[in-house]
Amino acid sequence: MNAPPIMTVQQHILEEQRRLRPGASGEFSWLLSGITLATKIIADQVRRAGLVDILGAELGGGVKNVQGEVVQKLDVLANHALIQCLGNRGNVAVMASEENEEPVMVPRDWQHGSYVVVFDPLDGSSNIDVNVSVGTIFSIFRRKPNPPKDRTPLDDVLQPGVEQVAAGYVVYGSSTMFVYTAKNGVNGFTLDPAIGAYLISHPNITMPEQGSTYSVNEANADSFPPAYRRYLAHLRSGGAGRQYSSRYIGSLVADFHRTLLKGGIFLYPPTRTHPKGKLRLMYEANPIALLAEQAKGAAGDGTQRILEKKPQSLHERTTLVVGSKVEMEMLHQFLRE
Ligand code: FDP
Repeated sequence: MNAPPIMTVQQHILEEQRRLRPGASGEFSWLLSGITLATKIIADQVRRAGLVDILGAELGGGVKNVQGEVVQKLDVLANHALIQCLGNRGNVAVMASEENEEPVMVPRDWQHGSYVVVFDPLDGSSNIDVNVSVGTIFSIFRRKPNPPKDRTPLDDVLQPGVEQVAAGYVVYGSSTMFVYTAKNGVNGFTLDPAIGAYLISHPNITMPEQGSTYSVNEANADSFPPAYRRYLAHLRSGGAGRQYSSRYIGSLVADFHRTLLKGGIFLYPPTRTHPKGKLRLMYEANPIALLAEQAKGAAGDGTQRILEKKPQSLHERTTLVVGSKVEMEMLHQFLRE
């Protein structure tokens, strides 16, 4: 009987709550189970993407698949799954998604719901057509106390990343993995398709202090600010004490997942087409930054911690640099010079 105990994500969340917050209502674990349920639905659809005609560019309204069902684009479907599964938890008052221009208010729970969930239902979706990993990213906030009478859903959503109570992602890769933090370290769970449960596979994830990989879209390098170009040249020249490889999938969750487990650095610097950076602060950079910091790495926008940025709008973009301690400190030296 030496086999490690089987621990599902639900069990893990409940045990953590019992340990850290005795007397907790269980509301938070109920909320997270809405996310795990939605991501199992999404994982199932992602696996079938080549079989039903739901992949690729919008096929236009009314197109039917072989079963005669109206075809839905995969990211629309993923968005619906999350909105459905979170909207009936009873404790989520507001959701905000990459897919919706405005935050989505849950009318039934608007008065008393205590949580706000922000997500990108299917990140890196341009990779779906070519069978490359995609992901779901989420960020959870408590609603601000003592709200003004005229509070809007957007007021609830626009909170800095330090206020997140939890964040995580699911990577739909060679296996489906759920990685989350409730600000007490980072844990990873792999979906066992036979029993439909996420089982702990990566407890207490810690980012190596230094890696040997950098991850950036080098096709944009000519328009990176000079300090970023000098930094990358330094890594290539062996100046950081080891030989670096470059790895870029172009799917943030997958690129970050590798960086989290193996160390190194991921960068999306300012470019000519995206002078403020391309990635979205609220549902890409914030959750990734919380995970990185909880795993003893760091995340910034070149000038400050991502988690301290005060969001001005739901879909605001930011520069993102995230990774191991050594690479991040070295980058900041170049940026200061
Ligand atoms: P995508 O456009 O495929 O949805 O922000 C979205 C994102 O992918 C990230 O997942 C990814 O890291 C980045 O954009 C890739 O951008 P580039 O193609 O400009 O490198």
